[in-house]
Amino acid sequence: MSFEPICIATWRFPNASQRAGELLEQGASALDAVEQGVMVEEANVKNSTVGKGGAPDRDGNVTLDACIMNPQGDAGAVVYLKNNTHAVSVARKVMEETPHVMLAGEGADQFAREQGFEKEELLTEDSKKAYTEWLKKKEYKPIINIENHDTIGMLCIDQNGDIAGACTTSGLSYKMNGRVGDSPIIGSGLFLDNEVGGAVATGMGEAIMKSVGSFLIVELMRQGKTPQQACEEAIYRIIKQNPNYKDFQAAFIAMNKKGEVGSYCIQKGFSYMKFRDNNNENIKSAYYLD
Ligand code: SD4
Repeated sequence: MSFEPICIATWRFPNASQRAGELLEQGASALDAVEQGVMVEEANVKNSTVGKGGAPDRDGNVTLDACIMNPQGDAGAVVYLKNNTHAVSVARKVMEETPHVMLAGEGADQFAREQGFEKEELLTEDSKKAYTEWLKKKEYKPIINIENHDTIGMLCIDQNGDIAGACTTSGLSYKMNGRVGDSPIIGSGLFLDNEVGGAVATGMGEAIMKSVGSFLIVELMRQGKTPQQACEEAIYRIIKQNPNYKDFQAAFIAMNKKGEVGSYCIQKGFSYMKFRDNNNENIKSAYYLD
């Protein structure tokens, strides 16, 4: 019997989970569904933390980080990609067309051109205006939750019961030039194993990278924890490692191969999308800090 497909994604991105969910219902592979799903937010210029319209670094460069994994455990990633909206698609090409997992900066750019992605300007009038405003004070403070607009991480299980995942972001607004976060790092922003399930992260990349949280969650699920218990354990690790944990957000969502879902974060305000059986819902996550 075929599996009832399911899509989950970080934050309130109903159009992205709807797109991926509908593709899954039509029989698309989990890999195609996650790519097409997150592309919806990459193209959304109102989203200031993903793709085109993403906030620049403090020197005015918009640089994107993204990764993707297929059910075979293959992975592709790009970091510091400057001139293409669909970083996830360039990451997929890295996975499928090169012997490597990750390409950075100029090399990623050159590869994108070779693969036929046309050069694009990612800084929009709105993001330029916000940046010019930011330059007046140049205050670098992580914003705990950017309501409804944030990094998108997505996991899909298709009708064959196979899982794929993707994660794409412009990173922290007004980060240092050259900074790369957790989102494109396999094991941190995303990890999956087709025998077990998967996890994706959002929030303060530096804390997520130090915990290798998505890998940790998949391994905990392998040992028998539910997705919920595994997400909680990963957040506890982050809290233990970071005395300043009250000053930032970190969140994980996870799904096992049965389609059971979990989510946990530090601060109130994080939610995620779940599409199953033509029902596209936004679910508030449990959190640590009251
Ligand atoms: C990063 N994790 O670059 C990303 C940012 C993010 O919610 O997820 N914001 O650190």
